[in-house]
Order: sequence, then structure tokens, then C-alpha cells
Amino acid sequence: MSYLKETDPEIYDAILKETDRQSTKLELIASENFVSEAVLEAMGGVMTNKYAEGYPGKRYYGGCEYVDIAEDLARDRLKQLFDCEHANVQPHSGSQANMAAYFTMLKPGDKVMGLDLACGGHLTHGHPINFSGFLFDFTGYVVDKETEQVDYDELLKQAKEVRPKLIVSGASAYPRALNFEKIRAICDEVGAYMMVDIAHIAGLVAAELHPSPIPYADFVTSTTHKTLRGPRGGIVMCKEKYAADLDRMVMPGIQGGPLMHVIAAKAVAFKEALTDEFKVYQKRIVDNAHAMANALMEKGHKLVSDGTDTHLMLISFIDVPKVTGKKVEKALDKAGITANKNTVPFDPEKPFVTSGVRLGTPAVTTRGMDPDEMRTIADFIDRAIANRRKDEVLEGIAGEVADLCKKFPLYAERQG
Ligand code: DSN
Repeated sequence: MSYLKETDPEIYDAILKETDRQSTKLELIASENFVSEAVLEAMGGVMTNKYAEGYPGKRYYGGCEYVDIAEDLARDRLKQLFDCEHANVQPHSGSQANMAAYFTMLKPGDKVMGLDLACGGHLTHGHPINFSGFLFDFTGYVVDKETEQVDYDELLKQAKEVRPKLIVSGASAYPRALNFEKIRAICDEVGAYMMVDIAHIAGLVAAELHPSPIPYADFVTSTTHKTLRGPRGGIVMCKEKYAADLDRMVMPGIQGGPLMHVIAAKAVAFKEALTDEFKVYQKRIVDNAHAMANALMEKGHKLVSDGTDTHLMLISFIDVPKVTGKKVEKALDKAGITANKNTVPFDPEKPFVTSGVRLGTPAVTTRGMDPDEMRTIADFIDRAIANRRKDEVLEGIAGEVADLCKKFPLYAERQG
């Protein structure tokens, strides 16, 4: 950091403050995590300097012999991790991974079905303000009003009416396990391709704590930075029969030069994910999510689907007068807890207001916290919601949060 301090003190200072924020506050954003020092080192290395359009052994540039090693390792480790036939590690993001999978299977105007955003889906699963919604004829499916979970009989009924060319499953705010075997059967019945976006649950799938879609899906996409705890980026996995088409679609179809420093860091993260320690870590994420969810429900909070099978949960304020996700996000922030407002199924509020907040345990679990701390955090959250207009109470909770965080140091050598 000394070079940065001298060259650009403003950025140096911002990074220092961000390091401090990450370590002194409680990170409950379900899609965030803290990567290892080894992943950070690979990401901050000289591979950022290299142009490597193409794929290992077949590049459009000379001098790729060492970045080829990194990309080969990333692909091989990813294939081993998920037991998939083909892997492309070049997508810069989850959005581009999804774009690559769609463009490989679909033509503009094709009919597609994806989970509605308010029911936990993602912008790239067909929202009208996203490229997916601009280009393809998406129909959203929703969760059941009572169970707030996907109703596979309803999905089949709707798919028979819509006759989509592709059904996308996977979600950004869905706390329950998905049944990929049933989704495959529905796809087969209506003659649709099956694509699964496992961005949120990738770590759980790798650790066999959530059923894998790999045996069923034509394409599986993911990000690498959520439960998988790698650098920010995307990946696509598919059957061998689609491999050449997918690779051509990622480059040159969508992207130019791959981010080789990020691919090297992906390889490091995949190596970490192949260890027994990673499996234990994923189990702790799920145990922690159960502990937090149970503690919140015991305090009278309504959780979407009344619980969780995964790393995340949503508190619903749909039936709580005058409480919105926006207000709660702000109160939690003042109490030193970072979370995000989130729509809940059939939410009457706009996405900038919402009737819910989404909470996830991957990052606090990385810090070493366990179910006891989850119950303490649930108590902080409960008090922050109850006292959302009382700044002095929220400041008091922030002090307790800082004390808790001190017991679980993060990036200690990177502090100012
Ligand atoms: N924005 C991510 C999330 O928070 O779930 C999804 O892309």
C-alpha cells in the first residue's frame, strides 16, 4: 500500500476507510463475502497487464504461456468442484455469464420463463429494464401465496401455456432449496432448455449442502464472489455438446480480453473451495442462517417462507404498518449492520422502498462467528427495528456491534 499512499493518497484513504468499514461493521448482505489474502494477492498481481483474447493454447496474442496456466487451472478446478463437463471462466460478471448462456441458446424474441423479481428472481432473469427483458419475450413465474415457495405444479401449468424455449431457475432472494429434478421434468414436458443461475448458492452446491443442478441443466451460470468466496466475476458451465458455441459466444460474441488477474484469483478460490475446510465453512453458513432465522422468528418477525434452507432469509414487513425495507435498512446502517432492503413476494412497495430486508450469513461466518453470535445479531436487529426512529439507541447498538466485531478481526494487517 505504500506505493498507493504516495501516488494517490485520496484512493489510499478511501481503501483504508473501506477496510475499516468492513472490519468494524456487521456485513449481512447475502451476496457479499470476504476473500482470502491469497485471492486478493492474485487479483492485485501482474496478470492484469496481459491481453489474452481467445482460450488457453489458442490466443490472439503472444506471451500467453503463463496466463494459460492460470486459466487452465481455473477451468480444471471448476470442473472438479461441480463435476461438470465444460467450464468457461471468462465472464466478467454474473450478468455477462447469463448473457452468454442466453445468447448461446436463444434468438431475440424467443419465449423464456424466469422467476419474478419480487419473488426472489434477478434483473437478468427477464426484468423489463434489463437486456434480458429487452431482447427476449420473458414471462415471470411467481411463488405460491401461502408457502411463498415455487409451486412446481403451477410452474408446469404455466409452462404448458407459455411454451418457452428456456426456463431459468435460480434466484437472488429465495431462501429455500430448489428442486432441479422437477424443473428438468417440466422443461422436458414442454421442450424447453433448462438454465440455472446458482450465483447465490454456488458454495452450498459445491459443498453438497444444496442439490446440484449440474446433472439436469443444459447451462449453469454463477458469480464467483458470493457463497463461493472468490473474486468478483462470472462463470458458465454446460454440457460438452454446447462447449464450442458457448466459448465463441463469450469471446468474441460478448467480451474481448479476459481479466486474467481475476481468472487467476478464481483459480485460487476454486482451490480453496475444493478443501474440507471449505465444506465445513459452508455447513457453518447454513447452521448460522438457521440460528439467525429461528432467533428472529422467536422474536415475532415474519420471515418469507417461514425460514430458510440456505444462507439467506428475508424479513417481511408486508403486515407491519409503517415499516418498510428502506426504513429498516437505514436503521440497521445506523446500528452498524449492513443489509439491503428487498422486495418480498407480492410486495406492494416499489423496489426503492420495499417491504422486506434480506439478511445473509456468508460474510459473518467467514469472520468466524457461530450460532451464539447469530442470536446476538438477531437481538441487535430486533432492537434496531423497534427503535428505528431513536438515533441514540441505534448508536448504542452500533457500539455493541463494534465490540462484537473486535472479537473477530478481519484483514488486520490491512488496517491503517
Ligand atoms: N446484486 C446481487 C445480489 O445482491 O443478490 C445479485 O446480482
